[in-house]
Amino acid sequence: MTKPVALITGATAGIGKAIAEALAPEYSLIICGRRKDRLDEMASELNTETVALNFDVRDKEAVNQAIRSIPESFSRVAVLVNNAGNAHGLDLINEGKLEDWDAMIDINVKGLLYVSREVIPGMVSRKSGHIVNIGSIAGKEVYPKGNVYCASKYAVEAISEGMRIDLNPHGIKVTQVCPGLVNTEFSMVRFKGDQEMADKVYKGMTPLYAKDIAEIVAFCLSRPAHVNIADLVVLPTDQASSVVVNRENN
Ligand code: NDP
Ligand code: 8X3
Repeated sequence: MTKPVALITGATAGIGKAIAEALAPEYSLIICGRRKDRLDEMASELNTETVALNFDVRDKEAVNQAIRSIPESFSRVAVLVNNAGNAHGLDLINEGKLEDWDAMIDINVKGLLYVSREVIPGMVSRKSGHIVNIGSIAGKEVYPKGNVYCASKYAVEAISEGMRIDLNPHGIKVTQVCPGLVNTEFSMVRFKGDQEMADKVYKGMTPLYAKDIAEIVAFCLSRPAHVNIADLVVLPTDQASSVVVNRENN
């Protein structure tokens, strides 16, 4: 193995897939997600040595087994990108669905922790590594009906800070990248396949695209050893905050 190894969760779509494509020239990849067909297709198309791990981040046994199944030649994970996650629903706090709340806490928070817990000890023993957590503007400011999704992303912010503090003695970098509106499958998942509702999110404005975030992650990873980009917010030019979006320019 000549290239360092990067493990990316949620690599089957959107931001994670774009990160895999952006990192392929410099890294061997471990790509993760639930949709096996997509992982297999990507593994054959990414122009680098690739291992596909098919598991649900909610299932701690599956996470444990998947990470332990990594072949020896890929086992020294240099970069962990905790990207898997979604919003489920957009409801007032008094009307929210418990299954949506469970999904967001279980995937965005507990899933990130399960994967991290498996990968970080190796980084600690090697005294090197870089963890990139995909947070959100939703982890910086709460917006109407964002309640539990925002809470899950506030948790990513707290966990990122906690990781940075606890891993500081071990020379491990921790970066949080917090995007605003990015046009991916995110809104289709949030609105449970309602294309009209999903399209409305980006109507009349130019959103970010997955590639924009991937380029930023690649930039963060490419800084010299003594430089850590700790926390980075990136918004579309048409977006000033979670709720202030200029939809008059397009
Ligand atoms: P997508 O819906 O396009 O991609 C989500 C990815 O997460 C997929 O690869 C999906 O893979 C994976 N995933 C979802 N649930 C699970 C699960 N239970 N187990 C394993 N993998 C899972 O959304 P984005 O690319 O936009 O989202 C990626 C990250 O970016 C998320 O953390 C999101 O919160 C964050 N983000 C997104 C923004 C946006 O506007 N789009 C803005 C700010 C942050 P599969 O279904 O195959 O398992
Ligand atoms: C995704 C961005 O504003 O839809 O995290 O919550 S937002």
